[in-house]
Amino acid sequence: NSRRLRVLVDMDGVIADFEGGFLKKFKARFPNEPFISLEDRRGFWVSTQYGDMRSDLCDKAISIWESKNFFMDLEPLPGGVEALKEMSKMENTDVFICTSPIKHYSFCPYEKYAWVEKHLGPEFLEQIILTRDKTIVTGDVLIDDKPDILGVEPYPTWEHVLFTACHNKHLENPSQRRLLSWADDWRAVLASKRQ
Ligand code: BVP
Repeated sequence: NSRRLRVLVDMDGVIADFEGGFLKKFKARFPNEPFISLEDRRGFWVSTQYGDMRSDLCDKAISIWESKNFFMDLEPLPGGVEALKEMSKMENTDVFICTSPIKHYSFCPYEKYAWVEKHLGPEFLEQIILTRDKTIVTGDVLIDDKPDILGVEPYPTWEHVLFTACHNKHLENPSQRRLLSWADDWRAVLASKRQ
């Protein structure tokens, strides 16, 4: 039914606190290494910024999210779970969680499903899209904290609404709409796509 609104919502940095979870576990595992506070984060890739600080810190950063229970233990970001439950109950609205797993697949895909079941409920397992290329997924809107979402499809059907995160808050792109948090007016974003 083309009259229904299809909303795609990213997971890490939008409903699950990847940055906070990373920093907490990095400090715990490498207490004598330097770290980047969330205030000082720049650029989407944590590994790149750590590698720029000292080359061996790139692999140390990667070892954190490649570890068992990293993705499972992420805290929900404020209001995200409530917003997804509310939008999934709206009339003529289909909500999908659209998330890119890391290529080290031992734990991440399983833990993403387990996280959704735990925090959103087993019904939401039907709504999960795991893909490394979000441009081939059709939808009206994609709420995602990654500033540049590229893939094989040059003209994705969705409008990318940038969800504010520590790494993107200083970027200025007038052609990109933003949600500052889940306390921002996401209902108005959805309403604008129904016109
Ligand atoms: O699974 C997440 C974490 C991983 O990339 C995926 C981003 O998914 P989306 O939010 O786009 O759906 N990830 C990986 C690295 C470095 C890998 Br080398 C990173 O620095 N940050 C990051 O989020």
